[in-house]
Amino acid sequence: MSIVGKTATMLRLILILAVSSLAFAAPHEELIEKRHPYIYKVITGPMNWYEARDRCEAMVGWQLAQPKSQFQMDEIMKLYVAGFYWLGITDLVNEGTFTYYSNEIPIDGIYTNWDVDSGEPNNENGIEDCTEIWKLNGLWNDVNCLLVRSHAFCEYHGGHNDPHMRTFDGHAYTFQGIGWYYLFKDCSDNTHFEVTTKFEPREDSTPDQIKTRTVAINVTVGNQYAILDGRDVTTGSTGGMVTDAKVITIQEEDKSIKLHFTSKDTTFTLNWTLRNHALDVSYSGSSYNRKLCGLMGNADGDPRNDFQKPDGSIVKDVLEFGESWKLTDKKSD
Ligand SMILES: *[C@@H]1O[C@H](CO)[C@@H](O)[C@H](O)[C@H]1NC(C)=O
Ligand SMILES: *[C@@H]1O[C@H](CO)[C@@H](O)[C@H](O)[C@H]1NC(C)=O
Ligand SMILES: [Ca+2]
Ligand SMILES: [Ca+2]
Ligand SMILES: [Ca+2]
Repeated sequence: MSIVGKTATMLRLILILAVSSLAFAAPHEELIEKRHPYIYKVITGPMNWYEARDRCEAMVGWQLAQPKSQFQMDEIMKLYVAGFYWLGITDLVNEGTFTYYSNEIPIDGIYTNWDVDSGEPNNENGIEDCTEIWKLNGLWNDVNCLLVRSHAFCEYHGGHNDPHMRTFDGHAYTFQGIGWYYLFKDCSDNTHFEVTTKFEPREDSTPDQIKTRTVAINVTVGNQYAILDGRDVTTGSTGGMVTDAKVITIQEEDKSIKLHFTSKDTTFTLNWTLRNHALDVSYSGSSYNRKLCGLMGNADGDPRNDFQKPDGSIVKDVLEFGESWKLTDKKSD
């Protein structure tokens, strides 16, 4: 039985975002999309491991790449050409225990891609403490940190002022998507509602550091919809199925736009505070516990399983999770 019970429970999302009346021209969006995914880049040497580390970190928000999943390795290998590339994994602190260099967390049990058929990691001559990708298939080798290599992978780690999201179950994460995404929707068999949001890069984004914000929200409940495009509000009927849960109310206030809708026993509230660049989502009621899905997770009370993709599988990688909730090309009628 749900721990939530009957008590009205407020579950919240905070999205850092900004609203502006800028026109978002299609060519601009195309340009940005081409940079995506944007979290890895290659730097070119010659450089030893320490020099590679320093050069990645010289770019604000970047560090040597520390792939933590096959998905991330696949993203990295899209940029690989040939030869040896440094990674941010070492056993410098404790011989034999490889860790992510930025936080010293051991990689075992998370993800490894050693060239085990070649006996790696072998700590040859007792002096191999750094990690490189050394083959086209992306396999890893431990190697002397002072050897000079021609390339290294850097990864973007977000910095601290990024948009951050919090699922209904309280899992906070950073995801810099661009385009329309499912924020949350009714994932029961008979879908009553869905809420999608459009993320756009902020003005202070650079090709290396993309920060996004919400610029529009589309709430569809049964056959009713409301589109908030900054301060422009459009409401209407989709001509789809008729439902009794047809109430979307919108209050425009001085500094915020507040939207409510009710389905079964549950009232959802979106409070978009324009000046503070924040979107607050909450609900009261229990009918949709475990029945929601999207970027705000599955609302089953457990924050650990919130990276659930549309096919129901649970993943660890934030980019894989986030991108799985992107709307595929919008139908043009
Ligand atoms: C809003 O969402 C509904 C349901 O997904 C969709 O049919 C409609 O085309 C969307 N409208 C806009 C302007 O995105
Ligand atoms: C909307 O959210 C802002 C910021 O979180 C808060 O200060 C404000 O009181 C909220 N407004 C309403 C009507 O709930
Ligand atoms: Ca070693
Ligand atoms: Ca080795
Ligand atoms: Ca959950």
